[in-house]
Amino acid sequence: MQKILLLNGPNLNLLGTREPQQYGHTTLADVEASFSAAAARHGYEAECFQSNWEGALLDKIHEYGRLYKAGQALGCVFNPGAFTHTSIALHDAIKGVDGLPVIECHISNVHAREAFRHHSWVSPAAAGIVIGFGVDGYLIALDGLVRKFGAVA
Ligand code: CA2
Repeated sequence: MQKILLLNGPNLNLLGTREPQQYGHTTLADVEASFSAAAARHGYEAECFQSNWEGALLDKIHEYGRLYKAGQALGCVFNPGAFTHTSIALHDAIKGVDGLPVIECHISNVHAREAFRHHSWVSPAAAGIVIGFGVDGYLIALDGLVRKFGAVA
């Protein structure tokens, strides 16, 4: 069974515990459970990984680049958190693994927020982008990944 990576960046472990007006009441554990169930319905095994460390996110992208090349992974849904707006390293990692489809996902509509959230270093390397649908965006991104890159039944 091919794998799909759900990757979350800094502070997303706090989901559902603070700033509910911005990010809702759903916890990261809830998101990961519904993502894994939806991936299984599509016939994929989800791996969920969150880190507050940029290097750990880079290592996970590299690992999935290798799995993708071996035909063992379909792609990745990635909310890079605030690293979205700062990390050329994440941009380079996604470009560097050459082919792994990464769907960038943001819970909030970053374009309706502060100007410093309007630019993403990840977007030019992403295969698709889902923004502003709350935590449902993770499932929308999963559907998009499977529809665009999954095997045709
Ligand atoms: O809207 C998104 O998904 C963001 O990626 C979330 C990031 C933010 O820096 C981006 O601009 C947009 C922040 C994640 C912090 O998550 C928290 C969740 C609950 C409580 C506090 C922080």
